[in-house]
Amino acid sequence: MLVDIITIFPDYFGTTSTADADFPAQRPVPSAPFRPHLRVRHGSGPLGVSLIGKAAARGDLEFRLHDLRRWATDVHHTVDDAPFGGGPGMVMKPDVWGAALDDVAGDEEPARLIVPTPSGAPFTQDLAAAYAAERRLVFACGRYEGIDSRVVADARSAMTVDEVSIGDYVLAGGEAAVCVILEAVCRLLPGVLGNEQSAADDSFGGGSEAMRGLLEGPVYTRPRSWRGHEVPPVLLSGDHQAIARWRRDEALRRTAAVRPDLVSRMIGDTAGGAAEGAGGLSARDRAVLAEAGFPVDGESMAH
Ligand code: JAH
Repeated sequence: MLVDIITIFPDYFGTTSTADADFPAQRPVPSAPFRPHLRVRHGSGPLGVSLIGKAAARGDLEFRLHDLRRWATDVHHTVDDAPFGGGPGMVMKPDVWGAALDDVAGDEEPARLIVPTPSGAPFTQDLAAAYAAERRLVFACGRYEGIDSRVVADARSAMTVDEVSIGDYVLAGGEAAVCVILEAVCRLLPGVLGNEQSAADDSFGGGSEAMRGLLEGPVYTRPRSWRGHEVPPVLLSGDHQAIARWRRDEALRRTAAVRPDLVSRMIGDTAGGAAEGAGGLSARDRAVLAEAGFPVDGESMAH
């Protein structure tokens, strides 16, 4: 997968440099403006370490960073201007962004453009899986009050554009959101995670049918007894069916406690429908949820 990131802070993503390969001895047009992209040094920053860094070192993943100011045309490399209609803060200039996107995304390889913004659609595990299936992603990092809205409108005529939000809070810019999105996406790439099963089973992973749409319950490792806290005996029983049932009970209880919206969605999905299966709720599930305060039998669905 090829990932391009356009930002006024390339260093946010780690220590960067231009690769030797980007300095050919004989440039085709020596007088043309020379605008090599930047690479993250292996082992540096959120894109250079851990599984993502290893995948990038192997060449399964390629990150290219682009300093937006390269496309600014004035001596001060200005990228922002005052908002039409007044109000606080500054807005990023459409001409600078338009030129950057033309150059970075305008080549032969089709790309999906992702623009993190607090006014975007929610970034979800399903979207992470969709991005992991793409050959090329381009991220546009805004700063200040955001990017002139015509930039996204214009880009939509050339490519798929997603304005996405990673949560209901305002950051100082899109860079941190890009790191979050890339971590969720890259661990789904074939060969990146090492243990393929843990990507499938975790909260929202959707891999194991039994846990779809639920938060993961508690997990334990050795020692069996630690500071007077014991590991739940069922996990030591060797009874795999009992363990699976206990894990589902715990997942239901935890989800009911901290994410009632997810439980309501599950109940809604099965209202008046099948008794169980296909992400539905069994009688036992409903009993566990009832104990957790969800009246999931009959018509009363308070949540
Ligand atoms: C803030 C550009 N959903 C989290 C999120 C994503 C992006 C931004 N804020 C929050 C942001 C300022 C400028 C983007």
